[in-house]
Amino acid sequence: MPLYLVTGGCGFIGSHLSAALRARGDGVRVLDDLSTGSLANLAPGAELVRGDVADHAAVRDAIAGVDGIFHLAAIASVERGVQDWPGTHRANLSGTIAMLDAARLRKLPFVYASSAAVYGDQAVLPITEDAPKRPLSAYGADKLGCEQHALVGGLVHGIPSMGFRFFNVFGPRQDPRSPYSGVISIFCDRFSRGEGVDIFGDGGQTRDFVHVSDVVAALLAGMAQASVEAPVLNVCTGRATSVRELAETIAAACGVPAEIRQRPPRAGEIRHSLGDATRLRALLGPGAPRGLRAGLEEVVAWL
Ligand code: NAD
Ligand code: UD2
Repeated sequence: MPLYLVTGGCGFIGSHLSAALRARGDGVRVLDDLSTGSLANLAPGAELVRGDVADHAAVRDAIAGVDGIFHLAAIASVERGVQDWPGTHRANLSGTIAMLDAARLRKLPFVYASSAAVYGDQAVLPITEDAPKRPLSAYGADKLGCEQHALVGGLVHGIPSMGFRFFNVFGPRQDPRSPYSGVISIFCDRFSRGEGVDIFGDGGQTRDFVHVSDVVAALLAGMAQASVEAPVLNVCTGRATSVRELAETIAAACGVPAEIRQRPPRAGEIRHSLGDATRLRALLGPGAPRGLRAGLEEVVAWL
């Protein structure tokens, strides 16, 4: 059976990916520093190497005997990139280069998480993969750097790779207690406890919310399609929801009035983020990606 390294496997998306790999009988080794992830998320049967993806020695040990790398470890917050620019850069870009450098030795297929943050604000929606890249945050700039280094990795070192620009991912196991967590898990948590929510700005900003099961399906398909051309695909639904509409929908699902406090807008914030899912649909086939409402009930039930 193949053995895969999943960096960030104790986090939200990495834990779902690890569980899917184990479910089909693959071996999983997780490299994670547990900075935002937790041991409780480690998939049954997966091995944990506790370490930092920017530490070349830890990375070299972690890749021994693996057949491919899923690189998901990052400080996955736009807001934290504003507060700790060099620290997030080390994890998000230097960490990716350390992983690519390790993959280079055996030309290991390398599937990694980029982000819709590479696009910034766009005049034309939905956003196709070929749209100009205009990151508005350190986080987005580092993710774009990851894509460029993956391309160089293919050109110069023959590393086959595939990158995915995740839009706003949601689903069970996204920690609602962290202030940097995704808006859906925060709103579901607060409303299900009968508390109100904070909306940053006027709530008219929109996001394309994609369920974690579609993200996992894309990552798994990507491992078979990694190539030295270093393709990069959107992972999105092509449907936009405003943050205010989201709050009202979740409050209704929880059977509580939508108590909303308006707060100042966040720095580095994108106004409208909506992806074109044409290439994702071609990769995943009919049925994908799934809608927001069924997924919301699942998050509320998980809490
Ligand atoms: P998460 O915070 O739940 O998981 C990240 C994991 O990486 C955690 O387990 C954390 O402990 C680990 N980690 C962080 N820094 C590390 C380091 N230096 N060395 C080793 N491990 C480290 O976040 P997530 O939502 O699961 O995000 C996974 C990936 O997807 C990230 O690359 C993120 O940037 C990207 N992404 C996420 C979203 C989203 O909506 N959640 C959107 C776009 C891109
Ligand atoms: C998400 C990803 C990020 C990056 C980006 C790509 C998360 C946690 N982050 O950032 O990794 O890839 O997408 O564009 O998924 N909001 C509120 N109240 C709250 C929390 C959030 O109003 O309590 C708003 C927030 O201001 C933003 C929207 O909800 O307009 C989504 O916020 P988020 O933190 O879930 O995700 P985002 O889009 O900043």
